Amino acid sequence: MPPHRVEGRRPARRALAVVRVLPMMMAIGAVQAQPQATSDYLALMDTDGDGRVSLAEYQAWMLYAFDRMDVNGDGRLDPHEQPGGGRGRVITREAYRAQMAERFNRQDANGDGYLDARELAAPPL
Ligand SMILES: [Ca+2]
Ligand SMILES: [Ca+2]
Repeated sequence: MPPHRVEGRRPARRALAVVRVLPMMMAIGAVQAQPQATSDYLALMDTDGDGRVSLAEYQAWMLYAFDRMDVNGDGRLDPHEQPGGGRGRVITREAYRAQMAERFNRQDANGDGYLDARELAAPPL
């Protein structure tokens, strides 16, 4: 019988831990982020290293999280794949992407199109 699932060694162990935690924190909607955690998110999301998170970086990160949660890889999060059961709703990848764009815009307090460390630390409710 072939192995059911092959997991290679992944370099970003730390990132995976955050991926598990972040959606859960977002799901409860009230984040008292610690400064350390926030700078970690910034460093992880800021792939071009300019010290701020663009919408593209934000969505890439969030969709990465989505794909990690989408255990059966069908492009939708069934309730059992979501932290806390997602109130019984299915979320498609496209709906999630749109949700993340809205969230990004709300979180971008100064409206400059980027999230800086302070904006990342103060997610919208
Ligand atoms: Ca950036
Ligand atoms: Ca901003």
